[in-house]
Amino acid sequence: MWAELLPVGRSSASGGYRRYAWTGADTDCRAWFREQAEARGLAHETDRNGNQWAWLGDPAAGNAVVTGSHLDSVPDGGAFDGPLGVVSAFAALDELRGRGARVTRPLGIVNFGDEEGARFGLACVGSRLTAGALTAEQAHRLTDGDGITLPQAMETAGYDPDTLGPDPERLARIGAFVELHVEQGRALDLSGDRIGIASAIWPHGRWRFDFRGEANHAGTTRLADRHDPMLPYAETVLAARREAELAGAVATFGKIGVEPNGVNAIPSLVRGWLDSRAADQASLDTVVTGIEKAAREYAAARGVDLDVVRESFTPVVEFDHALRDELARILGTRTELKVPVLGTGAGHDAGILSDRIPTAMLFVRNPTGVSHSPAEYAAEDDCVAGVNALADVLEGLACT
Ligand code: HGY
Ligand code: MN
Ligand code: MN
Repeated sequence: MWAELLPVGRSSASGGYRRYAWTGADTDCRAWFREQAEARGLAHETDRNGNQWAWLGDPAAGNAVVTGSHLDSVPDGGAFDGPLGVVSAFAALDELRGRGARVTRPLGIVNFGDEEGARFGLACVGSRLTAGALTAEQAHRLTDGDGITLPQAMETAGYDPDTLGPDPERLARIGAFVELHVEQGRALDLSGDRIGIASAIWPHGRWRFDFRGEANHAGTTRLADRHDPMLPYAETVLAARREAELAGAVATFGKIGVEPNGVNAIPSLVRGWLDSRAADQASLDTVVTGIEKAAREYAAARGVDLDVVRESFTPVVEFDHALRDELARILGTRTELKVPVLGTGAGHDAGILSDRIPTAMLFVRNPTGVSHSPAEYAAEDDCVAGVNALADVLEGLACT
C-alpha cells in the first residue's frame, strides 16, 4: 500500500509532495483510497464535502468507530504527514481480520479532504465543512493563488460544489474517531517511546499581512523618496521571532507574495502570511497583538500602508478525556510499550471534529521531529508498532 502511494504527487525536483486539494495528484490519491477500500470489500463513498469513507458494516446502525486522516500535503511536504494515518487504518483492519476479531460496531476509514489548506489557505476544509465550522458560502469564496475558486477547482475535478455543507447526520452516526499521525516534533524521540496518545492541540491561526507601498525604479529612486513595503515586512518578521520567544510560543512567516516581484522594481505590495501558535489562548493573543502593533509602527515609519486579515483560526483542543483514557487503558493491557500522553502544536481533523464527536489521536515516533519537509521520516518498526497499536485500539473499541 505504502509503496503504491509513495510516487503520487511527488516532485522529482525536491522529493517533496505537492498533493493540493482538487488537483490531479489529489485525484490520484483519491483513486488509491478507493482501490484500497474496494480491495477489502469495504463500501466506498465520497460525502457532500469531498471526504472519502470506506465502511465495514452499515454506518446507519450508528455508534461507528472511525479511523483515518488526510492524503493532501503542504508544498514539498513529507510522505508521512497524513498518509501514515490512512495507510495504517487499512493495515490495522487487515490486522484485525488476521486476528479473527469480530467487529460488532460499524468501522469506518476516512480520508479528509484539504486538511493542509495548501492551495486555498484554510486548514481542514473537509472536516470544518462537515462539522459546520465553515459554511458553504465561506468555502465558495476560497480562492487559490491563481484566482481559481474552490467551486471551480471542485468542478474541474468532477465534483459538485453545490453539495458543500454541514453533515450532522453523518457525525451523529460516529461514536469515536481515532486519528493516527506521525508526530511532528521530538517528544517521543526524546522519551524513547514508539507511540504516544494526544492530550491537546495548541490554539493556532494564520494571519495575512498586506504591506502596500509605492512601486518605483530600483536604480533611480533616492532612498529618502521610497515607500518600500519590503522593509516593514522584514522588520515584522524579526518582531515575530522576538514576540514568540518572549511568550514561549511559535511564530512563522513562511509564505510571501511580492508584486510586481521584479529584481529592479521597488515592490508595490508585499504580502506575508503569519502562522502563530501557543500553549494557551492568552499567550497567542499576546504574540499576535505584539507582532501586529510592531508591524503598524514599522509600516507607518516607512510611509507604507498595512492591512492584517485573520485567514484561519483553531482554538485550543482538549481531546475527549474518556476516549483518551480508554486508549491508554487498551494499550496498557495489550502492549509492552510505554505510551505517553503528549500535546502538540500541529492542527488535525481530529481537532476540528473534537467539539462534535469524541476524538483521539495516536502519534508514531518521528526520530528527527522534522515535518512539512521532504526529510520527514518514521522508522518502519515504529510504523508497524503504530499499526498494531491502532489495531489494538480498534479491537478494544469496535470488537467483542
Ligand atoms: O498546520 C498544521 O498544523 C497542520 O499540518 N495542518
Ligand atoms: Mn501537516
Ligand atoms: Mn497532518
